[in-house]
Amino acid sequence: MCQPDRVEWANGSEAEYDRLTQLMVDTGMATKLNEKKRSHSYLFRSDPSDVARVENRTYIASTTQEQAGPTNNWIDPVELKKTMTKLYTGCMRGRTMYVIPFSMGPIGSPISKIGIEITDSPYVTANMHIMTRVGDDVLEVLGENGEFIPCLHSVGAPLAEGQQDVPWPCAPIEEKYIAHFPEENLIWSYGSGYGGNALLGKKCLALRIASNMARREGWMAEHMLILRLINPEGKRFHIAAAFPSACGKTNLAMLVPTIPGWKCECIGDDIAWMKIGADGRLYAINPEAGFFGVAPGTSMKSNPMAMRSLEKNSIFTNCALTDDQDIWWEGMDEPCDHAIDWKGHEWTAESGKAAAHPNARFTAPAAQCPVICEDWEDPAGVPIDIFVFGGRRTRTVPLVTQAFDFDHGVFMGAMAASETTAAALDVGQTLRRDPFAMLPFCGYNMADYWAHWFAMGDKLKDKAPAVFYVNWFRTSGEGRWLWPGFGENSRVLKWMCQRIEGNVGAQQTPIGNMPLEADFDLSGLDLPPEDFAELMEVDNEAFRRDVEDAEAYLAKFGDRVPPQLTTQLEALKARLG
Ligand code: SAT
Ligand code: MN
Repeated sequence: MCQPDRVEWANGSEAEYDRLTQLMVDTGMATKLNEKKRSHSYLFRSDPSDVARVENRTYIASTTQEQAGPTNNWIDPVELKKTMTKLYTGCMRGRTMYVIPFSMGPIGSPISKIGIEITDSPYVTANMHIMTRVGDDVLEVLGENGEFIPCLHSVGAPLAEGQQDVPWPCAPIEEKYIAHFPEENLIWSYGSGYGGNALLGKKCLALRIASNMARREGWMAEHMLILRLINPEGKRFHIAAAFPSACGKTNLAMLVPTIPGWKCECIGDDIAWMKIGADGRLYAINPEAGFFGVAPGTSMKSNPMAMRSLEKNSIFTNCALTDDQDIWWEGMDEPCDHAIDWKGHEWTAESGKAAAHPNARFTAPAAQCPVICEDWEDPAGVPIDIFVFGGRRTRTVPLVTQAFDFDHGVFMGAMAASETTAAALDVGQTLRRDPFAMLPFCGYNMADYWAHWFAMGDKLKDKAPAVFYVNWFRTSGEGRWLWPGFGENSRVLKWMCQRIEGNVGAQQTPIGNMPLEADFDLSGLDLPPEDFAELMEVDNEAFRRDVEDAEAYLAKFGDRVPPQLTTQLEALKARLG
């Protein structure tokens, strides 16, 4: 159907990676960075039209629209396959087809899943080397008739005989389709070469398709970082936290605690697959092998562990190129006067324009993170003690709240809202409900997904993780950040750990349990008491308005809304008075 000129099987070797990157340097798609500054690393500039996920072109093509639900785009699968087959026919002419066998999760682990991505993008192939486990051993595990998830991808830009290629081939927006066929565990992506649109192991497989599998099979596929926090006594706590794209998951996953004696280790920064273990607790693995992190804002100050993860063997996309052939972006430690910007144009600091795209990314091997947890590849996973939900809210939502119980926590996650970011191209700058940070990634009806969360709680019973809601982004009336964030977030995590240990009390508010000031570790932090009070303030009137908005939102899901959710909403209403 795709009619490539050549077919190559990817084996995941370094020799293959070097050959592909050299090929891309030769064709002008990639720039090799200064070997002395950033060894074995490359910069790519995408087409300016292809810089982020495209939610309006992302489809859940289940048999019925009801199964996809009101938060997903839906096209009848038969019709969509017809449309896409037409686009795919001859789409790889003049190009090489790469066949990439990959494992999400450690190869051979019972929790892992195998995918095969077929793509005509050498950029995608190189990124898959870092983000997943690629290789012949995957095919060995697969054997003659093992189960795998077929992932078809094309940039959608066939080359006519003798036609010169462009540095970043892709199709126009109206021809882009990021399609999922959940009943068949099938992914078809056409027209984009960027991030989650093209690296199909990530959002497409590990979240949209996996969320369907997880529901069918009784486990969870979540948009969550995983970290291990170790207190001064050496006790370990495992935290899984869900925030929307570009809201600081990578920063929190690699946090360097500012409070003495506490240590944090990273297990994953984006996705968690969780199953109930033999002891009845919930165990999580990171299905990925790398970080596809937002570059702008990442610095030695905000996230030193990420900066050190990307010192070598990394891919950079839509970052600026410095005069000494290194990368740069807004918010990096040292200022930059002159560079080539993400569009390939001369740039100076005086231009007033951003040198890197706001959704510029680094792709770095997780194993290079200095605080990667020694158990990050343990096929059994780590037992989760705490769930954290949150979003980006400049107003209303306090720094931290604890759910009264698991069902209340599910309600908090389901009602989460966040101000939108540059991670998606087409969503505008607004506040939107983003349940469990899964709005763009839940591969079936969101109301059924909420029901699945409640069902998991019923199975976990008293072994269910404690649930907290956080907001690092609250501002004062004048628009100043009230909370310093980053490493200081360890103070909030400490309170959570002390809560589940039963070491500290809490103050009950209508929206949940909140810290008593005396129990919250602010030592060594120059935070005026007024700011702390403002951070923790609960404005009942604002939450009453939020309840009204929640009711309107839930109406979209009709009678599929789980009764537990309605019960929680009514209880909140009663508490607010
Ligand atoms: O482009 S990705 O979907 O991989 C990144 C993100 O939006 O979280
Ligand atoms: Mn993400």
